[in-house]
Amino acid sequence: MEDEKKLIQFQQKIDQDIKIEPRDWMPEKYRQTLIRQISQHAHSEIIGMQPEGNWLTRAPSLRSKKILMAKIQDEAGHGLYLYCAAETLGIKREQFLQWLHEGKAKYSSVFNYPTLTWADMGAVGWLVDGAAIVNQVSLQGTSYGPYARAMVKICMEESFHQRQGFEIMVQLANGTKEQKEMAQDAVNRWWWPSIMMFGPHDSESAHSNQSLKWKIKRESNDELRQRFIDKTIEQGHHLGLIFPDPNLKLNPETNHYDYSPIDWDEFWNVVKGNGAGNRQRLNHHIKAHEDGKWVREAAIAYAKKSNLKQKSA
Ligand code: BYC
Repeated sequence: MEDEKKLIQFQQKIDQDIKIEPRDWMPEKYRQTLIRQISQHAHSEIIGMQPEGNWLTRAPSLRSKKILMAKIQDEAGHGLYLYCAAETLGIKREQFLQWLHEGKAKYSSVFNYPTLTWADMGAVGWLVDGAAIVNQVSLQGTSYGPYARAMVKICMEESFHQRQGFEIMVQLANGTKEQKEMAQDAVNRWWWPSIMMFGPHDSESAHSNQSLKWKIKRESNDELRQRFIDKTIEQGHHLGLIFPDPNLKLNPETNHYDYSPIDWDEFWNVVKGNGAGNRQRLNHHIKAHEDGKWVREAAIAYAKKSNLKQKSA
């Protein structure tokens, strides 16, 4: 009875757009959904550093190298904000990482595709960050306070990332024949994985109904996907590049672009661990985590020592 009353009050708060804070009462399923989504989001930021890191040593100029480096550092920061937000739900960061390493936690499927050429740094920034921004701008209005606040900060930085990618695409699309071909090839490979980032269609999305009711998600997977497609097509026309979908057409009745059916077999195959890069991404993360053990231990020992000093002072 008591919980039922609390549940009604909780939903009233959500309906009035009052943020839920860590010490507030919340249904266990709300907490679990947030733990899953925020930690997956954090893992995506951190694993997403790998396909870009692949090009740090081969960036074509000092300027592009510095910008790429700054972008990758930003992703690390985004991961940290998100792990902190997730930790407010009562789970320690070590646990999140253990779930990732055991394959129990997911990260965005898109980061399991390889970055084969410099043009991929453009396509990832333009398309992958572009898709992420559409999703994250919406999440600024999520009902859980710490997640919403992390999103505001992340979105500000993310819009630079999208522009970094678009700038590379502009340069290549206006460059030599080979550079233009390289840009086109990157769009051919990254278009569909970016579309898939928004997750399954609404009718197949296991969590959407409840997450929308609790305003963890503010818009559905298909609504966000459509917004991304509509805005990106216009940008592609500006670049003079072609999207790998012959059915992309503006529908005069809906005023949105229609698109071909998505290859969900490919999506689930990658999500289940069989994409080109899944094993490499995870093994690399596990190794980096183990290699960094001494740094964490030293930092904790230092913090303990300075705490002791402060207490005795
Ligand atoms: N990849 O019921 P659904 C970045 C899973 S990184 C893998 O619709 P939900 C960047 C889903 O987890 C930003 N799995 O789920 C960094 C669920 O399985 P579980 C990344 C996916 O949670 C570096 C099942 O499918 N952004 O910007 O309601 C360089 C059913 O789905 C995916 C975020 O993480 C996927 N794409 O909605 C460059 C956004 N999609 O967990 C850029 C935050 C679905 O039951 N997350 N699944 O086993 C979200 O907004 C939501 O979690 C999703 C999915 C829209 C992704």
